[in-house]
Amino acid sequence: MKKIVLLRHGESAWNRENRFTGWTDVDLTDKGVEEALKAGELLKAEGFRFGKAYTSYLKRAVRTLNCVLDRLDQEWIPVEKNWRLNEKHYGVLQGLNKSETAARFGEEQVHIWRRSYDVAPDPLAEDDPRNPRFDPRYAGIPDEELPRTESLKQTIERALPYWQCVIFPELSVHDEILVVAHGNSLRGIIKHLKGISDAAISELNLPTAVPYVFEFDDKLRLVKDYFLGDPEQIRKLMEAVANQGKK
Ligand code: DG2
Repeated sequence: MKKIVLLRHGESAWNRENRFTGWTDVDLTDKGVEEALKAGELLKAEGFRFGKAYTSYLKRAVRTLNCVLDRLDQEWIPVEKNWRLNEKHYGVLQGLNKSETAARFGEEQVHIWRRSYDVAPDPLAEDDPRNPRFDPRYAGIPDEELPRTESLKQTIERALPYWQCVIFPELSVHDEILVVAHGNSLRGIIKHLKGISDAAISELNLPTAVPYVFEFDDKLRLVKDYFLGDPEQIRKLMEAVANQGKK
C-alpha cells in the first residue's frame, strides 16, 4: 500500500488573530509548534517512514514540516519546496480580521471569498509592497504566473501541475510521502483526489496540524482516506474553522 499524508500547518500568528493570511509569511504560534510536534508523534505512533516531503515557500508550513520530521527522527529525508503549494492568495483581504470583514461586508460575502470555487477577492495593486513581484523568493517565476489574488479554481490551476508532474509520480519511488501546506492549497488537491464537485468542496474545512492519510493500491488508485486522531475532536475543529468567517 502506498500512502500520501496531507498536513495543514499548525496554528499561525494570523490564524490566532483570525486574519486573512494568504501569501503573508507569518510564523507559527507556540500552540502551532505544539500542534505540529503532536502531529509528528501521531505519525510516528502509526509507523510512518517518509521517503520524501514537500512543502510551500511559507514558513508556517516549512516549520511545521521540520517539527514533524524532528519527532519522526527523519530530518535527513529529501525535502522539496515549491511556491505552487503556497496558500490561496487572498488579495486585498490579506491582513484583515475575518469577523470584522463579515461585520462590514456580511457573512455571506465572506463565505463567498473564503469558500466559493471561482470568486477571487480584489487583487493587490501593482505598486502594493505586498505584491509577490517585489519578493525575492519569487524572483525566478515569470511575472504572469505570480498571483495578486486567487480563487480556489486558480489556486488549483497552479498547484495541480506540481501535484501531477512532481509529487504523485514519486509514489513509484517511495511508499510514503508527506505534503505540508495550507488550508486552501490542500483543499484543491483533495478536491482533485476525491473528485469532489465545485459546490461540495465549499463544505470542507481543514483543521490545523491534523494528518490526512490517502492510501493507494499498486495501480495508484485511491482506496481509502482518513484523518488521524479523535473523530469527534476533528469534527469540532473543522466546525471552528468554518465559523472563523462569522461576525
Ligand atoms: C488561511 C486559510 O490559510 O483561511 O490564508 O487565512 O491555511 O495558511 O492558515 P492557512 C488564510 P480560510 O480560507 O480558512 O479563511
